Amino acid sequence: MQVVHSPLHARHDGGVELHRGELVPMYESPDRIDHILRAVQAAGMPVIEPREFGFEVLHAVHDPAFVEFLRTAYPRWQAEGRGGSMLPSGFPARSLRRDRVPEGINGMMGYYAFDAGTPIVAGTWDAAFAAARCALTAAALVSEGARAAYALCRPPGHHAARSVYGGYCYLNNAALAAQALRDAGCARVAVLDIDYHHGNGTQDIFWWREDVFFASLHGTPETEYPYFLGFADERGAGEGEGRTLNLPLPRGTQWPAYEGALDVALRAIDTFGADALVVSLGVDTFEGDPISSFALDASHFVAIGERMAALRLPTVLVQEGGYAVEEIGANVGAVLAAFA
Ligand code: SP5
Ligand code: ZN
Repeated sequence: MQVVHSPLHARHDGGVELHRGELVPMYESPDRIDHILRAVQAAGMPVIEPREFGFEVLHAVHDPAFVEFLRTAYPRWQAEGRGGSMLPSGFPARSLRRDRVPEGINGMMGYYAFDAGTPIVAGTWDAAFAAARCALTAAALVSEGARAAYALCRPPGHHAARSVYGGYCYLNNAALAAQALRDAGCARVAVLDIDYHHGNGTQDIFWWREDVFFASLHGTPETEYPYFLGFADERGAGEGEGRTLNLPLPRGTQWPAYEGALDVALRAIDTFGADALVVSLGVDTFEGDPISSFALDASHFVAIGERMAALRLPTVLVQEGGYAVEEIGANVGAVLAAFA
């Protein structure tokens, strides 16, 4: 199975996030990718660079004004004499907002962001756009006939909505891959999100859509990030009614309960009749993850890969979270093995 990777991810570095009231180095660090790269190379998988795309390709799932904000945010920040990390400190909360884009860069940042854990640094745009191109290239390989392809995306993408960024995510790589498969002729595409955190951005993008099924297993938003979406009664709306499936699980969830929920998601994808599958592959469900609370180990990641592969669907795997850096290569490799 081909691995699509861009060294440009490393330009997204040096950012700090607001974590429990303190500014700390981002958990979502460049060395995550170095470890995964070593694991896939050791497994003999060929690594290729993404194809070229113009940034207009992002408008398939993102608001053009939002894309323009991400593309120009850091230069605008620098033009005000600043450096380091851009983090918002004021947000348009429920009753205290109008739907109006602020003109200044600070207000605009708060308008488009949903947390203070997702810094924009000098190289963020280059890295985020390269990650998007990795996902689009993997989708192209699959629509050209590959059984599966793996996009080694960094930064991740599943928290990025049509016009909102957060959760270490700027552009929704998995949503771009799903839309690309649709555009290449797949009538029905399923997105299976197994990152520990609810894929609120992907859910937002496909909420009204009948042609893209979104299923997510995640830590319950009652206690877990991103807190405000991912409850079981969120099922899509309009033509998309019933095309969103949320399977929230409590902190401490172990394999038996996880396996049951995974079976529910896989059966729903089968019933939907997908022509292709996109996997939002987070391995922050690992027992040793520093910011998450499930209890899966490498043997469970092997089983997850086997169950997903048993759907026998053309599959694009897109890297999302996973912050236990020493084990991330083995955990990702365990999932990929069934497709390799
Ligand atoms: C792609 C992805 O995995 N994004 C996750 C973003 C999480 N950011 C904030 C996490 C705050 C969680 N609280 C930590 C509790 C530590 N036990
Ligand atoms: Zn996550």
